[in-house]
This record gives sequence, C-alpha cells and structure tokens, in this order.
Amino acid sequence: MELRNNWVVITGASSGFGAAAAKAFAARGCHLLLGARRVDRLEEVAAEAIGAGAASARFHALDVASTPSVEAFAAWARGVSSTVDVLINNAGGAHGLDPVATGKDADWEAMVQSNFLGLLRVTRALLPLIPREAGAYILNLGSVAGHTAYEGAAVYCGVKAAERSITQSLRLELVGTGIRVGSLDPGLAETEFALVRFKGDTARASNVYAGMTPLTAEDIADTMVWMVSRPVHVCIDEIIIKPTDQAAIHKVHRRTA
Ligand code: NDP
Ligand code: 8X3
Repeated sequence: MELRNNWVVITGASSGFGAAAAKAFAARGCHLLLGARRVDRLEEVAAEAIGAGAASARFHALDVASTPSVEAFAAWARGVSSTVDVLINNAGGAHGLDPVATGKDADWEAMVQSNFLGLLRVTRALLPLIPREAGAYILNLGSVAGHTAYEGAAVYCGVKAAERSITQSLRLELVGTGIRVGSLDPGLAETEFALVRFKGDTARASNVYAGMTPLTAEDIADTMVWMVSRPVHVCIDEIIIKPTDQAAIHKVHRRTA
C-alpha cells in the first residue's frame, strides 16, 4: 500500500532500529512522530528524516517506563495529528547478562518496564488515534530471544516472549477493525543494543559481533517498511530475521583472523 502522508509513530527513535526506521519511512514520504528519552538525539534524527524526504518530522520526550510520560506523549501526538496510521513499538532492550542466581532487580525492572509494560502503555494510549479502517498497522519489535531462551537472559527472553503474546492478543482483540498487528523478531543486529546491555563496555559489546556479519539497523528498517506497505488485506503476523552467519541463538559462524 502507498505510505505517502501516513502518520507514523516510532518509539525508541533516538538510535538503532528506531532511527533507521525514521529515515526509511521518511523516504516513503511519511509524517513522523518520534519518541525516546534522549531528545537531543531525536532532534538529529528528525533533521535527517526531513533530508530523507519526510512529509514532516516532529519529536517529543518519551519514557515508556512511565505512564505519565506516555500519556503526555500521546496528548502531544493528538495535538499534532488526529490519526496515527502506523505505530512502531520499538523502544526497549536488554540490561545485563547475569544468570538468575545473581540477577539485579534494577536490570530486571528496566527490561520489564520498557519491553513489556512500555509496549502495553504506548499501545493503550495511542489506540484511540489509530483509524478503524483497512491499512493501519501496529508493529512490535520482538526478538529471536522470544522464541528461544539462552543463558543470562531469562528476563530479556521472558519479556520478548511476552511481546509475542501481546501481539497475538491484540490481533485477536482488533480483528474486524482493519488494524493489522505484527511482530518483527530479529537476531544479532549491531546497534547500541549490546552497549546498553553491557553498560557502556565497548570491548564486551563489540565482541558480540566478532568475526561474523550482523544485521544492520537499515536491514530491520527495510523489513518494517516492507511489512507495513503490503496490500491492506495482507497482515504479516510475524517475521524472524537473522544474519546468515547466525543459524540459531547458540550457533553463530565466526571467522578467525
Ligand atoms: P538501541 O539501544 O540502539 O535502541 C533502543 C532504543 O530504545 C533507543 O532509541 C532508546 O532511546 C529506546 N528506549 C530504551 N528504553 C526506553 C524507554 N524507557 N523509553 C523510551 N525509549 C526507550 O537498540 P536496538 O535498536 O537494537 O533496539 C530496538 C528494539 O529492538 C528493542 O526493543 C530491542 O530489544 C529489539 N531487538 C534488538 C536486537 C539487536 O540485536 N539489536 C535484536 C532483536 C530485537 P533512549 O535511550 O533515548 O530512551
Ligand atoms: C536481541 C537478539 O540474540 O542478542 O534481541 O537476544 S539477542
């Protein structure tokens, strides 16, 4: 379907997939409403989106871990546009890689708040703006971690498994409205994800991708645009996308120097 002049909300638009998605939807002539906590970064992303062809690009502070912040963001969005055609629930990430035995409350809470409760809060707040007609899309960022558990990631895997359940529940609740609901579930992709997980430890973060070719943020943004631009009678329920070098969570091909 034609995306020109669609209104697209992207959460977590200050880096990684969200920033790349802003540029990809901009190139299709969309209006962008961008949210994240780092507003200085959003300002840069919005300026780049205008350069890439966005019909408009606005931004507002958003902490999906806070209901008042989500409500303030939704009120701002309502003041700018009476409709949101596409909602990209992308904000989130992993904090720490500790086994359950030594897991930290702060890490667990941050993951539950952003990936799980944040997704619910933003969707609840923006649903009234999503038109009940064919073509609208709610696209949630899941992960291969929601399909297969791995060591040190009990909570991250848990919240991404929950994302799949929320996506399925929403699709059932919204059938008949014309709103499509899908999940995009990537494997290893080089963004700020590992840097956040390892709390700024750049050596540990870059080691995640050592000797292999990860996905890029642009790969994921392209896939988002493809999902949303299918004909209105087509809903891409769920996509798993991995680097060719990653056959499974525990099976990554690494070249040695
Ligand atoms: P980045 O760390 O590059 O981006 C994460 C984005 O989420 C940032 O814009 C950050 O903005 C935002 N964010 C985090 N917490 C909050 C919050 N409480 N409120 C608002 N925004 C928040 O990582 P990615 O782009 O890789 O991650 C995007 C999504 O994709 C996440 O949900 C992640 O779990 C998922 N994913 C990532 C994979 C990967 O390998 N990279 C693979 C599979 C899924 P700010 O800090 O400015 O608020
Ligand atoms: C991010 C992918 O495999 O690092 O969701 O958990 S993984």
